[in-house]
Amino acid sequence: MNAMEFRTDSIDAALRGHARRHPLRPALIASGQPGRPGQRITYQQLDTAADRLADRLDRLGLGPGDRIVVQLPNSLEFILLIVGLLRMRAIAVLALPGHRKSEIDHLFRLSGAVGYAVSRQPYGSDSGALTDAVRASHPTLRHVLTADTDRAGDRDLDDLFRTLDGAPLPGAGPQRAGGSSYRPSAPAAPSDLALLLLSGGTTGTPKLIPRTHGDYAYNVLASAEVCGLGQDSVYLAALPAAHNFTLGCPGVLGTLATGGTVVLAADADPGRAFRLIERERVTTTALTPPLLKLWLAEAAWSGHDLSSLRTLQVGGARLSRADAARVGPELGCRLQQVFGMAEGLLCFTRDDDPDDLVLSTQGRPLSAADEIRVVDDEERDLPLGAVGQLLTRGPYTVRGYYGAPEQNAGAFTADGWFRTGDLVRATRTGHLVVEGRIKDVVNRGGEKIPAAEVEDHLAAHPRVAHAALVGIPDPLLGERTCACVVPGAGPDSAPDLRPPTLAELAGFLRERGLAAYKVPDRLEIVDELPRTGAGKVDKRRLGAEIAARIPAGA
Ligand code: J2J
Repeated sequence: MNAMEFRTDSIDAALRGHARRHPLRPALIASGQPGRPGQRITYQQLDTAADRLADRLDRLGLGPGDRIVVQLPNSLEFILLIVGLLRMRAIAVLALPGHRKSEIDHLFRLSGAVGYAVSRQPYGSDSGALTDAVRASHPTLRHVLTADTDRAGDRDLDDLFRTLDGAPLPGAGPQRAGGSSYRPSAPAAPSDLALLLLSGGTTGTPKLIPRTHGDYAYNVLASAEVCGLGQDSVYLAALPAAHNFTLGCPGVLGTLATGGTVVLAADADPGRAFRLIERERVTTTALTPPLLKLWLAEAAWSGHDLSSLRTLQVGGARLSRADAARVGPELGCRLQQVFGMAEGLLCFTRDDDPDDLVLSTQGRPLSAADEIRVVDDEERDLPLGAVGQLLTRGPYTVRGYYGAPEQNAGAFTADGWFRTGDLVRATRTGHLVVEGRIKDVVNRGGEKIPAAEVEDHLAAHPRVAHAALVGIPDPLLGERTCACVVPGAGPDSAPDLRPPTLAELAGFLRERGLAAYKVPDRLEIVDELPRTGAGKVDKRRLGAEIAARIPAGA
């Protein structure tokens, strides 16, 4: 296939084609949430269920262009909803399961979403309170779609989801007179918006990334080709399927678009994942570096049969050469390093790359049409092999964030290059090695924490005068977060001026609805924050000072 063929295809058209050609092949296998049995559906059932879902959403008044914040765990409901929304040209705004009120509010503010699909699972008994709070602050929200609630007003999707909870598929539930086949008013055009993904952040608060039907289809289908996916592939989604890596690189959508089978794990727990790999004969899966370490530890003694596994993708954060070298001998499969970003550009090591490149680089760009520049501080091109900021442009890389003209002027050059904020070095073979970053983000084992977002919350504490968040090296996660705080009277000056403790700050941030993974791991009380000539906090110096303070192994 060439690039033009990818561009003219759509994910949904590919999926419908498979439903027609091999209706009874397995499309999705959900391992089951605790207390719920696993579920399997065929391509035909997936197609019919997505039609029915689109039909019901249409009758609720949702239509093309409407934004819906989707925050569901790895489950059939989640994948069906994504397929249904793509089909009806509505736009999923993807939240991660770990997000809380603060992040969900931000997604609503940025997207003006009219719907919120949420399961009770991540919130426990608080889910009702959360949806009430979201409703109260976002009048655009008209539909709360929940998989497992009995709250009045929140039941819109309940009956649909219940039909998947054991009742036979397809055909369950009320049907529209004249048949259940949903007919979109027009198929999606390649330039139509398909998904809004949350950026890991380059500067300031995170932005939304507008991915179109055309660019995401290219992303998904070209990745599937590089990974050799086809009808015999069985892809295990162990990371959250809401992450771009797991959703479309090639992930869940790449597997469905090429006729393979997706197995959905509730989480990346190695014991559970190994049972699924053995039972479902999984061929391909994706992990972050810290999870790979856990899998390697488990494989050393678990005795599960992992012989079906052909490709293990590892990405999201830098993988050490030592861990990379253990994948082949200890898991019995081929490692594929992936350096990707929700803004677009994807780099993969290839099956036929020499071992040395697979172990020591983060891959080369997916497409021959991807453009790469490595530049110095003045954005002058550097010679091959020098370390500099990576700028990129390409067929599936966005040219701007969603509704953010001011931020776009900083994140993109005038001629459309995306400033990734990553420091890389290119090899003669065209592979990239990630050497660091200049963006103000902590990469905590693949989870991106925009420093400014956490600093804004910390600065609201009554006993914090100034706060800065930096990453500190960590043997498991690569980096952890450290809050550096100058104590003093904060915004609502308080008489009690004891320096805050980590437990107090953690409680405060959780109360403000910040996701748990963004709550700092460590606190350092400092007299002042080092500043650059321009008066900004000098993060490089602060990080080095803090790292020097921390005793080895602490
Ligand atoms: C070092 N840093 C990496 C790697 C991403 C596939 C894989 C990952 C993501 C992702 C993704 C890295 N080594 N192998 O969307 O489709 C850091 C870089 C990058 C940022 C993007 C995919 N792989 N990174 O992680 O949008 O700093 O996407 O710019 O979450 O993660 O983060 P995100």
